[in-house]
Amino acid sequence: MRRSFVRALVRPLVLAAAATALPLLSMSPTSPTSSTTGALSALSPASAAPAGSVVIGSFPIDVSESPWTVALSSRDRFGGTRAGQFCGGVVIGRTTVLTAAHCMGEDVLGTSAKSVRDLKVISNRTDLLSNRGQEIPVRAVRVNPDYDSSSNAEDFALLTLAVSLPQSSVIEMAASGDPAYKPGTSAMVSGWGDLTGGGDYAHSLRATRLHVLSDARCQEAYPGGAEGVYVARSMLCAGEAGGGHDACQGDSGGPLVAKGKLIGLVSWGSGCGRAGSPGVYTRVSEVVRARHLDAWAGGPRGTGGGA
Ligand code: 4AZ
Repeated sequence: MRRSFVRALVRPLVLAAAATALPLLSMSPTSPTSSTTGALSALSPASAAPAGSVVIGSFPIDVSESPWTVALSSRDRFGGTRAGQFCGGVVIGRTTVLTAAHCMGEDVLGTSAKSVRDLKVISNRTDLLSNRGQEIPVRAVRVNPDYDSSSNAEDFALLTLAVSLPQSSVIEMAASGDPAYKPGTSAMVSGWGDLTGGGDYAHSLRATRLHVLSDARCQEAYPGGAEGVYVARSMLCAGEAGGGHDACQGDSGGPLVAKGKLIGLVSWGSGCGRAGSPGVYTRVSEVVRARHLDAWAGGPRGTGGGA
């Protein structure tokens, strides 16, 4: 089933990150044991990328090369080993961070986003083991009301920060029709996620390069059923023919950038770095569209994105 498929990939593996970081971390009492089982099966050797190949196919970067890439953190929920990092995010306004809706879900947090009191955005920190950069409390969370957790369609949420970031950290979002979405375009994804598909979480920021794929290729990879379904309207997919270059668990919500603009947010996929199973990203032009609908933005257009 699609629902359990997405959950098997998304929820348990993010929780697996926490378990790796802090084995004694007490998971939400509401997290069913079956989710852990799902995590283990999703992390089985058959679905994991070959060791060393995978953020995945990646290289270390300094956050100054990608200052819009931020870590989402809750030490309460995920332990302090890696500063509580559990997802990525992208600075799209001086007080606005875009992330995946599923990162704000109970499946990931083990509770509602509202009750995570120490939810923070960590900016300008390359290495999660350092105390560089800034830890900024999140003042408000707005999950896209059109997010469909069963298919992962429309997977985005906006976080409002308590303190402004410099304009130099802000990346422009690519609107619909931007050439950056053209299949074959070279793109880069960055994050602190799993390096191998086996629960080996990075503490220092990494990136990998890949190419935007055509909707036809994405649909072929994810026609529905066990592998999930690709919904072209709100998703795009990216990868390399032989696999090996991909985002992975813990990278969710982080940026896919092409031609200097934000085109995607890490969302889901079947395993990590597998040939024929490209990573699936939230199509950022959908965010641009939704933000023009004042009703969803929770206020006037561009709320939180103030210069
Ligand atoms: C995840 O669970 C996830 N290989 C992120 C990215 C991909 C798969 C799963 C793509 O957060």
